[in-house]
Amino acid sequence: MAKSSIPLVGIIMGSDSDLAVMREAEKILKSFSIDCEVSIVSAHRTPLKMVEYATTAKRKGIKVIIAGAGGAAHLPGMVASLTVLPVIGVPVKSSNSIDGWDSILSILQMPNGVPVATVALNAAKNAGILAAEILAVADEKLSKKLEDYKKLMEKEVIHKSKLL
Ligand code: RP5
Repeated sequence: MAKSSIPLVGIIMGSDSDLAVMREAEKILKSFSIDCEVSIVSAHRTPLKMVEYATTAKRKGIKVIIAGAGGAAHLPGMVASLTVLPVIGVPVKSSNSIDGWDSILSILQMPNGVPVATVALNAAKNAGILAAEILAVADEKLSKKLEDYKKLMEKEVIHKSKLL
């Protein structure tokens, strides 16, 4: 019988125009065999869907939410205001961004009490790694995979240096 898996990470974004950036989070999570679900949830265009998503995510079994948005990037902060799950924000340099700082500051400058763990501009891959690290706190097997990942990065840099 096929194994049905409950996604542990919810990846959401404000628009399909964020998808190319946000796919990097999905890719790296898949490489660690972490199940995730991907959806478009806009704070401005589908506010009721956003409330529904944020208020039901924990009950559905999601452990970490990765939220990407650009410009007036309210999605990560608004989702964080509606859930106690950790929210990782990905500022996207989007079609309506001035230079990307708008997206960064909209996500980063949260008020006390409502944190969003903000990664670098377009750094959805790092958001995926951070989500994996959060999950690995209670999962030794996953923690070992992350250690191997770091070792591999180290090896690659040493190899590249030798080629100079
Ligand atoms: C934000 O507006 C989205 O997250 C996206 O980055 C940006 C532009 O959206 P589109 O006009 O391309 O749909 O809410």
